Amino acid sequence: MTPTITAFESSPDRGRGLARDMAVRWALEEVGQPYDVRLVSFAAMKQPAHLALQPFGQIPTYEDGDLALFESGAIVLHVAERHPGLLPDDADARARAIAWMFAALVTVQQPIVEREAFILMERDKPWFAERLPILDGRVRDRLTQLANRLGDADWLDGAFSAGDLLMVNVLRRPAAASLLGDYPNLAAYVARGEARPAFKRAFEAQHAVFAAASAGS
Ligand code: GTB
Repeated sequence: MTPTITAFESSPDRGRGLARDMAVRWALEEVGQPYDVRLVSFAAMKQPAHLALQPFGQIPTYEDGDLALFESGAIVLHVAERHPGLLPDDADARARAIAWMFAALVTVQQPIVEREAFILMERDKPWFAERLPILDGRVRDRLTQLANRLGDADWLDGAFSAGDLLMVNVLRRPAAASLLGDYPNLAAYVARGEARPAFKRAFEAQHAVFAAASAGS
């Protein structure tokens, strides 16, 4: 059965592959699993039909037969567990790869999202200039720690895994990407991820949605 995911009908990222369907598309491309995409509007995401799939009214979702899933990390883990290619066979290495998935989505992503939300919501506030360096510092702390761990390795723990997929995806977010010039090994790590044929296919697929919507408007 071909799984169906949801993605923005009109992504605010203008086709830059920053919305969270990108990780799911990339994972499906890595394992060679074809998929369908149902595009949803912001209004439709808040309707009962979508809320039954995603209680928070967000994308992405994943449906395959009787299984409906939400949360991009859980979907990537599901894909990685059911297909070879994204998790090591060795049980300990597999556990470590899953730890890196959590590290990406929680430990590294959290200060990045906080900085992005601050810039979006509080740019006009009198405390903006004073607080921004504090939030920058928190992102930099995580990037420094991650850069130290990665060192000159290609990937975080041996072969490319779902942990790398999610970590690269998180580092592509503007609040991290804008700082990567100071972290050459992380910049190279992201570039290695983006050079993977599966990443390119996923990126093109989401960009095609933006291009088609732009052409029609
Ligand atoms: N934890 C959930 C997951 O990982 O699946 C988070 C899902 C989520 O944040 N979805 C966002 C959404 O549906 C889209 S990706 N938002 C609509 C809503 O909440 O009403 C977040 C996102 C949006 C836009 C950009 N951008 O423009 O650059 C980047 C990322």
